[in-house]
Amino acid sequence: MADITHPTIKWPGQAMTLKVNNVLHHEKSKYQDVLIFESSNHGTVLVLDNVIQATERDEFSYQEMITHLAMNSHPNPKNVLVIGGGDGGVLREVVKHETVESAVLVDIDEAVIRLSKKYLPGMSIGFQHPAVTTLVQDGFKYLEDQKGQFDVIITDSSDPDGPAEVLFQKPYFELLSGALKEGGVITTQAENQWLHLPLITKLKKDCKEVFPTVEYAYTTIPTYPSGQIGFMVCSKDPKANLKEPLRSWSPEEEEKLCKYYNKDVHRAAFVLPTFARKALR
Ligand code: AAT
Repeated sequence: MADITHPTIKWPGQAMTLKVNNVLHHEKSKYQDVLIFESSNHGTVLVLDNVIQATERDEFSYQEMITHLAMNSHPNPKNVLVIGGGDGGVLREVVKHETVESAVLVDIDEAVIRLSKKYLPGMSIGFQHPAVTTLVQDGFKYLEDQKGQFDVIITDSSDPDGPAEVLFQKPYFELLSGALKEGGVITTQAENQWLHLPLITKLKKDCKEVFPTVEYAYTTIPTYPSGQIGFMVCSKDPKANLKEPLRSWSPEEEEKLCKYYNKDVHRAAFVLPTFARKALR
């Protein structure tokens, strides 16, 4: 058994192990340590700075939820921006919506994009859609030049102690709001309620100072720390009810298009256990 996490401030005293069958690639990119390995029972796995970002077995839970919670909370999402998400999985989900005319992805690290295209075809298929433009740039810097352009912005970022640190701070949410059109919606990767409640509380407070409507939702995912990960979902529309999808697929379409997300899961994702509901009130 290879321990591919290490004890950090993020989840001290606990670690998750996956059995490594074969290391496919390992390099130090300009921004982070990038490891791709074939596991014994989770398919190919992408690891950045010793943290699992995606496994072929369960990535759909995260990518579908971070995408469709926002996309189905917007009445007509045409122009979509993804910050991070260099494996292409969120793009794969975004282009499932027929309303989409353009999808721009901005990841800071070309290595993640290059290696995902080589080793993670089920995710990087998202890059092949004709509506997609891919840019290698810091998401924060990119947003400084965008004003009123996007209907939906999805921040699929790594944890806040590497290049993604700026993506968890209030100035970033101000830039997101500025880059959205009227009635625009965002989702961001917002960590785990068992491990990071103080961070999530601060995130929600910062978002509330920028967006009129803010909710925390979460999904289950076995290979992220403590088996869950959350999202901050925010709208510029003060009357938005993010907990009820504005648009939805038929049950048949849902089964064809998604493995995790459906209308009921959308609603359920916002129902929090008492300890988290209290902290995030
Ligand atoms: N869908 C895969 C899951 C990820 S990938 C996170 C991506 O964010 C990486 O490709 C990384 O290069 C990119 N990134 C980090 N910082 C920036 C930045 N400043 N600008 C643009 N892209 C950035 C996330 C999994 C979450 C795991 C939680 N433990």
